[in-house]
Amino acid sequence: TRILTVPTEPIEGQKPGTSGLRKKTKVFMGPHYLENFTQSVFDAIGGVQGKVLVLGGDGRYFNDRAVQVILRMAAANGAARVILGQGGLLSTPAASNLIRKRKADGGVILSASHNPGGIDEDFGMKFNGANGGPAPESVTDLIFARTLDLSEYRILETGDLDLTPLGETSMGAMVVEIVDPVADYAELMGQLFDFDAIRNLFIGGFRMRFDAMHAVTGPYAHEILERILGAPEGTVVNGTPSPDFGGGHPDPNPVWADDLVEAMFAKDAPDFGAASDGDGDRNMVLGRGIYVTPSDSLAVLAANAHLAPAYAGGLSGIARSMPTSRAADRVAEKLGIECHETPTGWKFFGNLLDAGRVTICGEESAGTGSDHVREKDGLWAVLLWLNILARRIEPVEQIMAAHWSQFGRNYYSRHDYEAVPVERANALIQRLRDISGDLPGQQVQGMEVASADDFAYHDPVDGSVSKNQGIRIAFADGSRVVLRLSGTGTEGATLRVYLERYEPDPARHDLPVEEALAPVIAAAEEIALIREFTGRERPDVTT
Ligand code: VG1
Ligand code: CO
Repeated sequence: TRILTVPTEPIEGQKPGTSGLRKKTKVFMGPHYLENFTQSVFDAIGGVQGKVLVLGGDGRYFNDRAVQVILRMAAANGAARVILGQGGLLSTPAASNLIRKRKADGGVILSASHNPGGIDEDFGMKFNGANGGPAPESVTDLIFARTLDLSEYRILETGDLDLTPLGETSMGAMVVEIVDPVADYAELMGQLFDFDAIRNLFIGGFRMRFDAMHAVTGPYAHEILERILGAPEGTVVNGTPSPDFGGGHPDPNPVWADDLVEAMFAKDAPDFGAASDGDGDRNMVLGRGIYVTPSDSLAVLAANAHLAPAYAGGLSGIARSMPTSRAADRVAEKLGIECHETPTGWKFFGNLLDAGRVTICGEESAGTGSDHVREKDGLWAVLLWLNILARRIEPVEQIMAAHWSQFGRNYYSRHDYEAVPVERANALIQRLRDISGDLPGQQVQGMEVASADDFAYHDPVDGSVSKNQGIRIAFADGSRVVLRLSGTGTEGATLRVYLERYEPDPARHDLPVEEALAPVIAAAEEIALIREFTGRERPDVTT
């Protein structure tokens, strides 16, 4: 083996987005592309000499090749040890747990999350720090800056490592420790939740369907739900990870997980349904005949978390991303605890969690998590739901109705316009920035605009400021419209329009969502001229 120093040139566009760098797989497979970005990450964190790193990914196409390259580069850059998930697999929350548990200096996670996989689809890479969480903006800025002046990278000249046998092996002077991707994570879940109560729930005939969407949570769900908790075999469907996720989008929402929705609305529907995404950090939750929006799920989990052992002492606070509905705020208010509104992306929760100011966090995009790791965690949310269901012995539908009658209902929906020409999407947002000062006081669709701004986040822990995080338009009746551009897409721009309306009256908690939101949808169109700017008559995806 020999350490090669390979001359290279900066590659444009290697700017990490909401959650790491995401590109078309073929772009990642291009000459020096992965190598340049990996070296930039290593350089940006002050090198990896003598450091311990965690490595794994969601098993999508190119995961196995990328793992070999990153191992060789870590070795050439002097890393002491890499803790690798067997077969190169680790879910995002499991990686976060391993970084924390093993006191590693950080970790590299290979995933484009909910984006489809395959040679013609997407690939991604993200770096998490020693707290187990996504690198904060200060670090991703350094990574991007380094991609722009990189002139060489280091890589070990050596053959591929067999990623299968558990235990320690070596690559050059570096130790590679191959671990079971599931074991430590399953142990952590057992510490947080009342597994006996959940076991009894299944013994009592409770039926569940968990759709792993051919992605990384398959092995985790098989082990935890079926083997440890005793759910009948067949509870987990699509449980074998495949490099192209069975040709689908591993995105747990009513559009891409329509099989599950259909099963949950069928005559013989199970009691509980759930799904997770490519890298296992998202969750979708359904009861028999009811879909729980992620924003509502966050609120219900926060209101009931004390039923699980890990949270029996109460929560220190709740944080939600800005576009997430304000249902959780009402719970925080009732509990008398802190409530924070952060920009989109899990990296903004890290400081609040590290400082012990919040216990539970969530995003409208099907992400929920707690201070047990520093990532959102799909199976964790499913297990917390199961723990609550085991203690309350009520159908999901009844739990939701009771929650709404106590707190009011925040009707909520997100409309996505995908692959919009970048200039048009930018122009739409820029125009809103320009007119936002004039909106307050205006009457739109019978509602008065109370405030409008481009959200800037002031991190209360480290004082950093993140600007231009999305347009917020709040109405006097509690309704709200948020518009922002996605930071995870790989084609053109994706405009996300988030719509919310608060309804305190229990007699009006059973309206079809589209109907309840109709005035808000019309107001969004009237203010933002979405049709005109995007040239689209309707959204591509509604969740
Ligand atoms: C989307 C979601 C955001 C989430 C991010 C990463 O980002 O909106 O809430 O944190 O994906 O999730 P954007 O910028 O496209 O809106 V994952 O599970 O795809 O890593
Ligand atoms: Co994900």
